[in-house]
Amino acid sequence: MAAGLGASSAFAADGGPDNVAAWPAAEKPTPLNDVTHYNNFYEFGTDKSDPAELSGSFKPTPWSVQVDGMVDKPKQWDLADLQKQFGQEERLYRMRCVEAWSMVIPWNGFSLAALLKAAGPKVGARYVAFTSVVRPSEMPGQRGGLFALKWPYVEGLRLDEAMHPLTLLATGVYGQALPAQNGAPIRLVVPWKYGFKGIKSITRITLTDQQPPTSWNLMAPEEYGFYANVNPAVDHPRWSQASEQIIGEGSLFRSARKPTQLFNGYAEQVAHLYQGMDLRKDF
Ligand SMILES: Nc1nc2c(c(=O)[nH]1)N[C@H]1C(S)=C(S)[C@@H](COP(=O)(O)O)O[C@H]1N2
Ligand SMILES: [Mo]
Repeated sequence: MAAGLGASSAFAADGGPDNVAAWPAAEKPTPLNDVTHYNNFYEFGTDKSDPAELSGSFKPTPWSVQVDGMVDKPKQWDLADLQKQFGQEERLYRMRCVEAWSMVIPWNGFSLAALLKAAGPKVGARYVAFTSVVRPSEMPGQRGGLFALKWPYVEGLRLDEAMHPLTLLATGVYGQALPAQNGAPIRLVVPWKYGFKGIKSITRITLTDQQPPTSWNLMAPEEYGFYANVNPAVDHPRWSQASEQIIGEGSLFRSARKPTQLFNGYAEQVAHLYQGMDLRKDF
C-alpha cells in the first residue's frame, strides 16, 4: 500500500460486506504470528510486513516517558519504574483498524488512569497529547520519502477518555515484552477506537486545555477525525465500516468477516462518554 490507510486488497477482492452473515464472530485471540507480522507502523514503512522486517536496529532500551503539561507533578519516568509502580495486567481486547480489519489481542500493561492520577491533572486540563519517538537512524520510514505523515506521530484523547479504565498503556503482548513492530517498549491501546489512536513507542504524554493535533487528521481531515470511535453506521469516505476482515481466519481465497460493533463492542462501558454528541459530525 503506497499511501494512506486504504482498505486492504483482500477487502475489495472478497466481495466486502455482503458475505458477513456467512462468517462467525471470532473472539478468540489472533495468533501471535499475525499480531507481530501484520502491522501498521509507518515509521518503519507502509507495508504490513515492513514493521517486522525493518525494525531490527530499533533500540527500546533505555527508554523514558516524559509526563508534563498541566499536571502538579511533571516527571521523566524510566520505563522500568513505570512497570514497577503500575504493574502488568493482562487485557484481552478487540482491535479494529480503520482499514476494516480486526484482531483480538492479549495485551499486558496498566491503566493510563493510574499514571495520570500520579501526575495529578491540574484544574482546567481537558486533553492528553501523546508523542511517538523520532529516530530516523533506526526507523527507515522516517528517512525522507514522499509519504505525507509528519514525524513525530502524534495522538490525543479527551481527558475523560484517557481516564477511562479500559484505556491501556501496553508494555507487552502474549506475556512477552512488546516487539518493536507493535510499539516497543510502550504504546497506547484504546479498544473502542480505530487502531490509529493507539500511538506506538511513546516518549511524551502532555496534559493540555487544547484539543491536540493528531497525525492522520492532519494528513486527511475529511477521512480521519479526532474521535475515531468504531462505528458501523459511519462509513469512511472511501469504504464501508459495516463489517471487518478477521485477521488470522479465512483462507487465501475468501477472507473471514464479521459485522462491526458500535464502539467495537464496548458500548456498555463507553457510550456515556459521548452522550449528546453527533457521532457523524464528531467522527
Ligand atoms: N507511532 C505510530 N503509532 C501507530 C501507527 C503508526 O504508523 N505509527 N499506526 C497505527 C495504526 S493505523 C494501527 S491499526 C495500530 C496497529 O497496531 P499493531 O500493529 O500493534 O496491531 O497502530 C497505530 N499506532
Ligand atoms: Mo489502523
